[in-house]
Amino acid sequence: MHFQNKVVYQIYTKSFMDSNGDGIGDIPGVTQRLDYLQELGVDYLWMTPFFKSPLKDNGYDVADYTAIDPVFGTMEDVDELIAQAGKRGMGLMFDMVFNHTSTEHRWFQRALAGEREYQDYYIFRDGAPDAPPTNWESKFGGSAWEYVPHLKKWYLHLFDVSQADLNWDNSKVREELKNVLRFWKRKGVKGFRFDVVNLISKPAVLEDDHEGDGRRFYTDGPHVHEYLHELVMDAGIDNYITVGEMSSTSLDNCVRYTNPEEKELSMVFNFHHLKVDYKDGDKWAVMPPDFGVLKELFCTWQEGMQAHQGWNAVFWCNHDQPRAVSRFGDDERYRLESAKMLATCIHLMRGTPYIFQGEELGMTNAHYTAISQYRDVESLNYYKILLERGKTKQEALDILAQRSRDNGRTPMQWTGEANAGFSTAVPWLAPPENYKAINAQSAVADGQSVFHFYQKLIRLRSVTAALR
Ligand code: TEU
Ligand code: CA
Repeated sequence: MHFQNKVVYQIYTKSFMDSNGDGIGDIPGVTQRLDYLQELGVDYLWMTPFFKSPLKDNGYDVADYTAIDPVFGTMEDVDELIAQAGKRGMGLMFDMVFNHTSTEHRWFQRALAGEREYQDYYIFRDGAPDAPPTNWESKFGGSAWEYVPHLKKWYLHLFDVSQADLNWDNSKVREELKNVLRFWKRKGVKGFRFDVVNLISKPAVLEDDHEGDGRRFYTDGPHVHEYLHELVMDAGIDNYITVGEMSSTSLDNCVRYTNPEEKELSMVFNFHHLKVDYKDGDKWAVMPPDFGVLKELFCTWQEGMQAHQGWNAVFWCNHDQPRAVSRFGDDERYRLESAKMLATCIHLMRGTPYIFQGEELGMTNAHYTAISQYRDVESLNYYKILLERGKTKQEALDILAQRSRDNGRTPMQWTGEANAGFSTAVPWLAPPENYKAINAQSAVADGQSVFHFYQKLIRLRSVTAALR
């Protein structure tokens, strides 16, 4: 298969490179840094969303799937990026957030204006203002339902209140989303990442969850395989590189998502190995990683996927996770050793390795000490929730320092100069102090750096069949 010897590099657009001095990373900034990525040797670039958005969840709240948010650039900038990456042998993968839209999307606005046709694009339920349709919880904290008084209806949002879940049982919704894929195919995009795509199919009848937060009803839901297959075949992307983000999924479902005969996706992300430091499965209850469980999980997934012709995306880091070197290693005295060990572990497994920007430099957690330094909606929500649950401010900050998604979102550390060489302005999120020592400029110049180690691993995979 065409993706088994490839390596994907993830770009968190908002934090990669700022080209126009507003402190926010943008598309021309990525184009400026393509030579660096070519030198690293990666094959595909997964760009996190830069579509029109109110940016309540940094672009995972899309208001228009085929328009570019002005903060990130223009359509011409996207065309230029695709062309310039292509010249350097790299393909672009765009991030399709199809489980929900922003409440600013015109479909939702028309639903709010009372149009029944568009209300059926979402999951609205009649009800009294004090009685949400179910007791399900949002993954960002609080109820998963929001009441709209003038409609006397509730709508479902598994994430932020500004991210309304789409109704995939409506064939018009599925057609709209296929058109989005066709649009980006025509632009020359070579692959797609699908955000929380195993949550798209909700049961016909929604009921209270007396055992959990509701996820058991909609995770790998009733029609998910059927809808994915239809989307991929009708949009004609069965020969593209595709990766689905699978939240709380199972091995059996992941085999089915990725076995080539099913014609669903090329590969999947699962997160079980990134919960081995969650106490009782709770992200906000910290404990040291259980390395025994980590090894068992890797074995189970490696062997289980291989036995049934499934294919994994293998990774430690993304924009939702703390930095692996801080989390599973020692980010001071043994930073280099830790970063290289973690790289070896991922890159010598069966699957397609994903590198998250800065991982190839051994970038660390942010080490913030004040709530004012955080930006992520989930972190800010949970800070309040932790205080409500009786934690002291210091305890809550200590938890955020380990668990916040902002740890992975600090600006790419390009140089030891002001603002880490990311921007001429103060960045939207502060880089950790250590950028003076940990940065791309010094890593490229040093043959023993983490950067050169990643470069070797990438080359090794492309020429060594046994590694794949
Ligand atoms: O994330 C899905 C997801 O469930 C998480 O990884 C989430 O951050 C975690 O469960 C919270 O504890 C995807 C995107 O990667 C993330 O950035 C978006 O915020 C989310 O979907 C909603 O689109
Ligand atoms: Ca900018």
